Amino acid sequence: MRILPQLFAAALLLGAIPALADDYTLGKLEIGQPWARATPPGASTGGGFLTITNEGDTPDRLVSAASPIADRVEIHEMTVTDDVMKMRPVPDGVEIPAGETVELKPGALHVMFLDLIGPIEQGKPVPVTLDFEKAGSIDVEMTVAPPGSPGPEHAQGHEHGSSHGYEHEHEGGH
Ligand SMILES: [Cu+2]
Repeated sequence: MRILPQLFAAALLLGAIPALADDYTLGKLEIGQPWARATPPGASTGGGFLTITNEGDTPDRLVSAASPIADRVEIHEMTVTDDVMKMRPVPDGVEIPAGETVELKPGALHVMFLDLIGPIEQGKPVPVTLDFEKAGSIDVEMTVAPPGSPGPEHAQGHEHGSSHGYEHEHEGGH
């Protein structure tokens, strides 16, 4: 956690909670703000999101991900065809072109947790191992935001508890 406690307290007072997710570096890759959505009770799947910036001059590729919280982890792409949302695994992974940033975010590319072993809960970061074709693998922790959150700004850190309320969303997947 790189945010000073004082700064965090100030942000709480102002009602503006900054994104608390950490950033990571792996070779020429910058992994930005990994976060996951808390799952509603009984859910068997969940979604994780992050940005990957390639500061090198050769492309790399996110080929797979793994986590102890799920039996299977896949990298999915969500598309809308004739108003129907579909998602499917990207078999060759996600290319990270040289000098570019690729965003895994709700409604688009995402890390998909399948056959969850336990719920994804606020205040409990999700450990995920990301495997890249060239850069190798890195362990990151995804901070957890409430169900249905559009972005990581609602994610909560490790030890700050969960105090603000949220509405449960009933959704089929994520
Ligand atoms: Cu998915």
